[in-house]
Amino acid sequence: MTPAQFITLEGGEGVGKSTNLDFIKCLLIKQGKQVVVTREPGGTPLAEKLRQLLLATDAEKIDDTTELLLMFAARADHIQQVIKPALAQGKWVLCDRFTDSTYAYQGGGRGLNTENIAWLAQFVQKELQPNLTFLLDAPIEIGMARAKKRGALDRFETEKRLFFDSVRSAFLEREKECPERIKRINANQALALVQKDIQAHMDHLL
Ligand code: T5A
Repeated sequence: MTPAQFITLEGGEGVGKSTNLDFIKCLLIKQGKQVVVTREPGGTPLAEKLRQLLLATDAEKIDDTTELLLMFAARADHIQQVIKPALAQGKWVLCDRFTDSTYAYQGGGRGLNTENIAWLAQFVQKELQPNLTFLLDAPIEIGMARAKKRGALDRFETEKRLFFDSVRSAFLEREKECPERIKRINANQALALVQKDIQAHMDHLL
């Protein structure tokens, strides 16, 4: 039997991470797995407070390095309080965004040095890595149109086009660096087809 796995969903704004997280959760529950669904930044009371600060549009300007450190502060708490305990209890963990988002947004989008991100990841995560990551990829205008339909935009979603181009390129770079773990899914197709592709990877894993 496959031991409990840590699965993350990644991608730009509005590509369908939350929608497909629910789909994977249902697949796992049908297989009799215990599942913890969580998100980043967030997942604990402290990390959710940091999320509010990070996503608020009316807050004072956040310096890029401060933003990076807040992401990892939230992640450190999330790993200790939620992710590691759940995996230790044999529960599968499904997480909406994780460290690949930091490489994409703070590394690609903000242009921060990826060596510093790698150092922080090692410091905070130790040996913890997702077993499987779905990278939902779609043209930026498609994801943004979906995100806008959902409601008010957050601090990241108000960034310029160039920022999102860099985020998308950095995600694709991560896929090249970690091809075993990161599975790219074409999110610019009907939801049923997206889920068919995800299911094929999940069947393989299970
Ligand atoms: N961040 C995060 C960092 O900068 N660094 C980090 O280290 C981390 C962890 C978090 C923000 O924080 C940043 C990145 C983010 O900007 P978030 O809310 O987690 O924000 O991320 P968002 O991308 O903003 O989440 P969204 O809820 O907008 O997008 P999802 O979850 O990707 O999309 P979803 O599932 O809500 O779908 C959006 C709409 O599209 C429809 C859905 O029904 C929904 O209406 N949809 C489709 N429609 C047609 N065809 C399909 N295939 C569809 N799939 C979904």
